Amino acid sequence: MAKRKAQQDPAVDQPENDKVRSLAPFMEDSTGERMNTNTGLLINDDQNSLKAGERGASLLEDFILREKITHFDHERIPERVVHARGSGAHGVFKLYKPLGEYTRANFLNDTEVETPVFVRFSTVAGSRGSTDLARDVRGFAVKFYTQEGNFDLVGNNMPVFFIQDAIKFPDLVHAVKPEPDNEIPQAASAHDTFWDFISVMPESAHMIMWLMSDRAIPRSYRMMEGFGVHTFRLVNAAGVSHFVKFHWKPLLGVHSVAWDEAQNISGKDPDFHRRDLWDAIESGSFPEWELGLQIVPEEDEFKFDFDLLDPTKIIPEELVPVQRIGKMTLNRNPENFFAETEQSAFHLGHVVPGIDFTNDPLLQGRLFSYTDTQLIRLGGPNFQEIPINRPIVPVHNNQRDGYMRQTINRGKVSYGPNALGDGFPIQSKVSEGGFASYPERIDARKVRARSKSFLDHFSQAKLFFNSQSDPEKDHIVDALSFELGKVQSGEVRQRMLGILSMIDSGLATQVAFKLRLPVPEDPELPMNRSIPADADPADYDPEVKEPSIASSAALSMANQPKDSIETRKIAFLAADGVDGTALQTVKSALENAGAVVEVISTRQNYLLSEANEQILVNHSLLTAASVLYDAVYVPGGTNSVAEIAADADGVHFLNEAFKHCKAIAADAGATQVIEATNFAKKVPDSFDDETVLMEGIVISEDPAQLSEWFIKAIAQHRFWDREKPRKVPA
Ligand code: HDD
Repeated sequence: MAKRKAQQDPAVDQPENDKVRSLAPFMEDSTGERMNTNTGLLINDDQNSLKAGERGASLLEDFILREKITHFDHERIPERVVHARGSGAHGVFKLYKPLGEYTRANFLNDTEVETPVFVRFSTVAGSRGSTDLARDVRGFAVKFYTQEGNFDLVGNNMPVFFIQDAIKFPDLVHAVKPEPDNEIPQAASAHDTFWDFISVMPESAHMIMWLMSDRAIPRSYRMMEGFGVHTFRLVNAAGVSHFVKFHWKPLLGVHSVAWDEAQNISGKDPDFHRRDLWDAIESGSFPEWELGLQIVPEEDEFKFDFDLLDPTKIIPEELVPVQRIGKMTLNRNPENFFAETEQSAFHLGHVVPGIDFTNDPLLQGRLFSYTDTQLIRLGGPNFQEIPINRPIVPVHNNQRDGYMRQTINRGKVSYGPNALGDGFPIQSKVSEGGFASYPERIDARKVRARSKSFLDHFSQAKLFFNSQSDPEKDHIVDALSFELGKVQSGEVRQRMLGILSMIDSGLATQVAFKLRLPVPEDPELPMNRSIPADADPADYDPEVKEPSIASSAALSMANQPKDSIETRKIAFLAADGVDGTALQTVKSALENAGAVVEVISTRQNYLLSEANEQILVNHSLLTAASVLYDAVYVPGGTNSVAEIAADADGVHFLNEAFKHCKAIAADAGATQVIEATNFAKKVPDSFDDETVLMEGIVISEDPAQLSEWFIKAIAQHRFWDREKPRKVPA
C-alpha cells in the first residue's frame, strides 16, 4: 500500500490490516505528479480560463474550466439526517476467548484472528460543522470487517433511548433539531420543541437522566462507554439462542468535562474531540475499549421486572455481569475524511451468522431506516461498493447496475435459479456459513399497540439518579435548570417538573427553585400523549414502581478507576526566566507517566530559561485556554512568575482551571501567581498525600515531590467538591 508521503508521516507507525490494504488501489497521491483532467489530458494552464482576448468574455468551449467548476459544484452530499457531526478511525478487534457456547460468528470464535474495524463517533443533533462539545448523546458506530461479511454495531454512549418505538423517531428528531421557523438553536436540546415533546412522553424519563448527566459532555471520545442499546440475540451452531446486550468499556475510564467548560471549548476549539482522537492516534496513544457482553439465556426472558425488549431499560450489571470478551484498538487515522468517514454507511441490519435480532420495536424500525437513508445520502443502491463500505470478502449475487456501478459483472447470467450459469452464484447451507434467521415462534394478531410491560417509565430513571454521586446529582440539577431555563413556555417547564417529581422529589424541588416555579404537590401521573386515538388514556398511564435494586455502581462515573494520567494534557505556564530545571523535571515525570505536556507562554515560539536555554513554546496565552487542558503547572523563576502573574490571561487560565475543578501545581517560588488568583484563600497551608488528594492543589519546592503529588492529583480527574459552597468565578 502507498506509504504516507513525507509531510504526512505520523510520529508512529499506524498498522495496516486487511481492510486498510483493500483501500490501497483506490488511493491517489499527487506528490511528484503532473496535473491532468479527469480523462487524463495533461493540463497546460489551470489558472486562466479561455477568453476572447485578454479582457474578453470567457468561451463556452473551455472544457477545462467547465470540468473543474462542475466537479466543484457537485462536491457536497447531504449530511446525515442525525449524527451528521462525527469523526472516524481504523483499528482492529481481537477476541480473548472463544464464544462457541453462545454464537457461531467466526470472529467471536477465533482468538488468532484480528478483525479490522472502522469506527465513527458522532453527536446526534448538530449539523456537520457543529461543535463537538454540545450536550448530546454520542454515536458509537463500529463496522467489523469479518471473514463472514460486515457486522455493524451501531450504538451510542448511553445504554437506553428516548422512545420505545421507531415510528416516533422522526418526531423525536424534529423536536430536538433547530426549530423550523428560524433554525435556532444549533446543536442544542435547550429549546421549547424538544422539552415540549419530552414533557408529554414519559417513556423518555430514563434517557433524560442520562442526557442531563455529565455523560453528555465527554472529555474525549476515547473516554466514553459504548452500548448496543437493544437486546440482540447470539445463536450458536446448535441453533440455541441467548439474549445479549453489547458494551464497550474504555480502558482510559469514563470521564467528562464541566458544562461551563464545554460551552467554552465550543468557542475555543469546536473540533476538540475530533482533534483529540486524531492526535492520540498520530502520537501512538492508540485508544482501546474492551467489548463486554451481558448474556441472558432464553428461558430467563421474563425473569426481570422490566422487559428485555424495551430500549428504555438497562440490565443492571449487578443482575447480569458484563463479561469482557475482547479488545478493540484504534490505531490508524483515515487518509481522507470524505472518502472514509463521511461516506461510511452503518446499518444494524449488517449482521453475520450467529448474531440476530429481537422484537424490540425500536430495533425493528431501525432495520429499515439505515439502508433507506444511505440511498438518498450516498446517491443510490451501490453505496456498498464505496471502498470504506466494501466487505473484505468478495461479493457475488445477481444485483446489477444502478447509478455509479463500479463492479464489472462478467457473463450473461444475472438471475437465479439459472441453468446457463450452472446455478451460480449458489446459496450456502447453514453448515457452510449461510445466514438463516433465528426461527422464533410467532403466533399473534396484527395490532398497533404497546405492551403493558413497557409502561414502567420511572423505576430506572430513579435507579440512575440514585446511583450518582452528590456532585453528579448537582450537575443533573444544573443541567435541567439550564435547559428548562432556556425554554420559553411556562407550561412546558411546569409539565417537566411533574415528570421530575416522579423521578425524585428532591431533584424536582431543586430545579423548581432555580426556575422559581412551584413543585407540583402530590404530582399526578405525567400526561402521556403518545397513545392511539381510540385508546383509553388510563391504559397508557405509566406504571409507577421502585427500582429492583437501590443503586448500581456502574452508573456513576465517580466509581471509574483513577490510577492513570495517560494521554492527559497538561499546561505549563511559563515565560522568560523560568526555572528550566524544575520545568524539565516535572515535564519528564509527567511524560513518563504517559501525559502530554504543552508549554504556554506570553509569546509564541520559544522562551529563555534562567540559564538562557531555549525552551519550545507550544502556544501563547492568546491561542490556548485552560479549558483545553486537564491540569496546569506553574514552574518557578522570578521573571517568569512575575510575567505570568501580571498577565490577565495567565491569571484567568488558573482561575478557570480551578473553577473547572482541575489539578493545579506550582513551585514554591511561583506562589506570586497563585496569590493573584481568586482561589488564593482556598489553597491549603501545607501539603501531604491527604490534602493533595482532597484539594487537587500542589505547591512544593521540590520538583520531584511536586511531580509525584501532581500525578496523583491529575489521576483523580476532577475535584468536584470545589464547587461547594459556591463556584469560584473565572
Ligand atoms: Fe440511528 C444514524 C445510533 C435509533 C435512524 N444512529 C445513527 C448513527 C448512530 C446511531 C451511532 C450514526 C452512524 C454513523 O456514524 O454513520 N440510532 C442509534 C441508536 C439508536 C438509534 C443507538 C437507538 C437505540 N436511528 C434510531 C432510530 C432510527 C434511526 C429509531 C429510525 C427509525 N440513525 C438513523 C438514520 C441514520 C442514523 C436516519 C442517520 C445517518 C445514518 O443513519 O446512516 O438512518
